[in-house]
Amino acid sequence: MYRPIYFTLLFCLFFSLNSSANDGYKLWLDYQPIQEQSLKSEVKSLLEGIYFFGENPTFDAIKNELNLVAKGMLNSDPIYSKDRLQNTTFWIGTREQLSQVLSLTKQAEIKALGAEGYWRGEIEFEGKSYYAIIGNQPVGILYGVYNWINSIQSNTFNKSIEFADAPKIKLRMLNHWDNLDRTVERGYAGFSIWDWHRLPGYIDPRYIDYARANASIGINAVSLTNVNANALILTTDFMKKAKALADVFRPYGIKVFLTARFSAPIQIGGLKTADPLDPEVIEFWKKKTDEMYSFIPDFGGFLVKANSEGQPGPHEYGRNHAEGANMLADALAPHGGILIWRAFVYSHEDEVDRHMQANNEFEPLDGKFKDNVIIQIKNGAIDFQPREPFHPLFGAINQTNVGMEFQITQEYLGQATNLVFLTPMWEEVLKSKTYRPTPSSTVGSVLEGKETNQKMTLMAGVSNIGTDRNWTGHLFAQSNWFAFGKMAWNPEITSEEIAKEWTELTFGQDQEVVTKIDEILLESHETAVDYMTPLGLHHIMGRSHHYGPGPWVMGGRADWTAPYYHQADSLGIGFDRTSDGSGALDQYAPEVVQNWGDPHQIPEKYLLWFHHVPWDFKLKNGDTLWEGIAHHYDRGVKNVRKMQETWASLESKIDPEEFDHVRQLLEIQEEEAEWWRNACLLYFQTFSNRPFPTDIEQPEGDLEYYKSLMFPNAPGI
Ligand code: GCW
Repeated sequence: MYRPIYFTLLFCLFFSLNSSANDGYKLWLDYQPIQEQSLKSEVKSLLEGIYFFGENPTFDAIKNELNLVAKGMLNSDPIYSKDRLQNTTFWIGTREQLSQVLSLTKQAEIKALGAEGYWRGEIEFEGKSYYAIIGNQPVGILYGVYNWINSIQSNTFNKSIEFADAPKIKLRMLNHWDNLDRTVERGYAGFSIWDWHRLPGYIDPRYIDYARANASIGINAVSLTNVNANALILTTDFMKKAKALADVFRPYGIKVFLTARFSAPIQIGGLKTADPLDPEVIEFWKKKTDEMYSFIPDFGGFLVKANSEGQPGPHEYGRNHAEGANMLADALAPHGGILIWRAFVYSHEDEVDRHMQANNEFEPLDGKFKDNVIIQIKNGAIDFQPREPFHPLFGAINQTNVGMEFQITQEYLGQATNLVFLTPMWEEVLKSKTYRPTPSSTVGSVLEGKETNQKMTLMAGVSNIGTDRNWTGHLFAQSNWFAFGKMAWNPEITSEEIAKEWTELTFGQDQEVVTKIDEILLESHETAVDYMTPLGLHHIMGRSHHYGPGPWVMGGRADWTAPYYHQADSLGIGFDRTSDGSGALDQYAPEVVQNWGDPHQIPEKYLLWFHHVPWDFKLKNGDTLWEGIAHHYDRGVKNVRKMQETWASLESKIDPEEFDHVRQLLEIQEEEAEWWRNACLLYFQTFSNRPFPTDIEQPEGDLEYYKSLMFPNAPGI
């Protein structure tokens, strides 16, 4: 497209001088003046009569937020009263602090909401009514305050309507894959926000904004470091740095976790072994853990990747995952710490379908893990592909704590150039029926601990945050951070609800804007799947950096090549994982095997994941498989153009800097979608030997050219 350069330059200059332009830094916490008069006076009357029942660091954090709200929404300052009956309208405190003014029923109701729950509404006391936000703990109140603020931002606040909420998952956690040198594995938004070199002395104000953003969506735990771990993080110097961050996060209810390299006893402990049953190794971890708690008394625990992709682990010593995990769990237990052990394990020495390896390793160990261990399982059995059927471990192990690992950063979903709202994908996984341990079980109900009474529940998301001014590279990638928090709080929420909420908080109330942006958001994942990996195709991206298409990628270990997964040949395409093939399907419950075992019955979105199907296989709409593949790729490209048009139609209603940022990225996305379509269709045509359907835009370019493209400096490696 023709874009005169001087125009772009002028445009940039204009916006860098125009302070009202929005660079996205404030995320969904951008408090704008309230337009509606009655709402404005209501909020004003509350903010001018605040009384806090007591003092603590979390209440200070709440005051800080209320100050920002008053400034942004009313251009004023709040008034805090020292006497609860003197000109107050708004009461903030814990259930215990307010016990004298609450009825016994109300107290019981609030108590039932648990440590992080909250209630907000009106209470009557001595003939006067007060608006109150009450929790069992200060952190619950903090969540209640954010919820109240959101209701103002979305113009739904009504004093007389009571509202109560509590999270359904205990640990709602971000996993940063941040290295100590500030590079971020699979990070596409700049460098790590953890400035290890200047810590602990220098506290970047960004850490506080990070904590605010997380608390506002209910995230209560962060693992600071890459799972491909560096043992140095466990040295005293780094513990002091981690402590400085933990101190910043504590008032916001956020606990710090660190990744533990299994071989640390050798690397930093001077031992000859890291055998989990060796007494010296056990002692090393006990001492390390005690030291950690001396700096961070509420340290969350360790997150471990072991015996996967070259990471050290218990297998080196002939020990299994339970022996490795339990040893670390024992060191943490006296302090109330948690050991999170990842189920993402597979080995190139194992010939078995990679899809099956985690179940093969973990099912026999079910019930052998200590109570303070959680097995963190990726949503699917391969690796965060654009679409994956749910991981067969969910429901298969029932005597062990299990948690979810989603990937917020878009390693396989267009990185930071493609607009992809991931929530529909997560929702699809959470709603999937596992049929185990009970016939009505879903991945979500298993995670919530409903089925097994699991107390320690977890949802983790691999962070997409970096030093970019807007935090996530693509403005719309903020929606995925936001959505992750909302989904971890309540796995039963819908994509529509989250999309609407994020859009209103980010772009305001205009109904046309909200409707159109929601449409973009809600269709974006299916669109990306269409132009990347339709009908159950997977793992056909560029080697190593995972940027762009690479269905031809060969060489090296088989399970890192594309043909291992697509299995295209002159007869057809797809990975036969039925009992005639690798047998991976049999790791699911019999009901799933029955639904998915027949290529004519399985939802087509998973067809090629489980079946090798002839090119002229008939799809439900009458297309042959070959035509269907072509139509999906073509539709993906066309839908990106539709997104562009929808976005363009909002130009007059969106902040110019944000508008142009997204417009440019959508142009890149269109080019990348075309690249995926052309490269994949031309490549697969070499097997199908069939013409393209005439009603699609014919793939252009030369397959050899696409194969020759190299991206040695692609981000995130
Ligand atoms: O998806 C793969 C990534 C690796 C990552 C690994 C994992 C942290 O390509 O970069 O390593 O998964 O989840 O451990």
